Amino acid sequence: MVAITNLPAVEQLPITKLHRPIAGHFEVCIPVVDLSSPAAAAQLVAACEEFGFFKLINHNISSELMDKLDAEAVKFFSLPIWKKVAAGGGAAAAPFGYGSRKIGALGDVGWIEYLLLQASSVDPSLSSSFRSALNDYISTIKNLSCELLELMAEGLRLQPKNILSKLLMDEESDLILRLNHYPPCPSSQQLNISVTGFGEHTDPQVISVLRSNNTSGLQILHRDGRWVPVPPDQTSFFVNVGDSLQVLTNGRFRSVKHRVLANSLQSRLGGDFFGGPPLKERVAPLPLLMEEGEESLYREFTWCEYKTTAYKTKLVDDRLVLFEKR
Ligand code: GA4
Repeated sequence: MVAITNLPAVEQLPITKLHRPIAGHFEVCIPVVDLSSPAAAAQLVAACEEFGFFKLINHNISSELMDKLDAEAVKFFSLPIWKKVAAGGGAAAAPFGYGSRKIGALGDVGWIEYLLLQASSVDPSLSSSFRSALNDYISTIKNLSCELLELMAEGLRLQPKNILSKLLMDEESDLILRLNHYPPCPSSQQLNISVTGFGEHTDPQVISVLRSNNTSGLQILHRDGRWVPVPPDQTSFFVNVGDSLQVLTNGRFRSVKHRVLANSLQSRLGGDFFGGPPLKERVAPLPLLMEEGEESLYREFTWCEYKTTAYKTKLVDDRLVLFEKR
């Protein structure tokens, strides 16, 4: 029997994964892309090559859209656990729907509760104000992602300009929204340890557009092996390259490993959009990007094949290595 208390579901569970904070972070600046700048395309390419990650400013997306979704998300995560579990189709919908602590199918856990939704089928059992906030957010962020992919194509001198964005524009594109709530974890401060909110991983899709409130926790893995904290900024978006974009660019853009650590004092609330192609789409390096004599680093696959394989791995696993040509 599941005990139902007033505590958020994640707080009813023991901490299972602890690690000490890394001493001596040095200053690495997270690249910033200014969408209003004529240099945006060049900034994007440089950031995706160097980090696979950037902060997006001057994006022209209204704060009302974000505030509306935040308010609905707060309402949702404050519901009693049995109501949250029923949302999104219940256990039968796994991995979609409400989840607490468990991530993926292979036993990963985190200090988190979330709602995972397929953009094409936002659960009709959610309140109509929640559904409308979700649908507005999804269509706006989808358009933003396409704008970014077009700028990337421009920066990479690819033709036609929709060569990347069309992957997300298809009726059958595989678009996902994840609302995350990382409750505060006071014991991490008492014990002077860091508790994993969402373990280190790369995203399998083409592009991910993340947003959160002003609570810290997100970190990206720098090339030199250090974890770099990303200072929170609730007015900006944070964008990362996914595995599929690494393949499309034959390794030129980097699918960056990232993770979220729980905050000891504040809740972290966020919404992550993941843009993937239609399931039948084949993913392979774009011939226009290949230099003479350059060989594909990956064997060709369909998004369906990659996604199916990815969903059978653990978070930390390197999924692309399974598709590398050897
Ligand atoms: C990471 C990106 C998205 O959050 C996600 C995650 C998915 C899940 O939570 O079920 C995965 C993870 C993500 C990659 C590897 C597999 C699948 C958990 C996991 C262990 C929704 C996605 O598409 O891939």
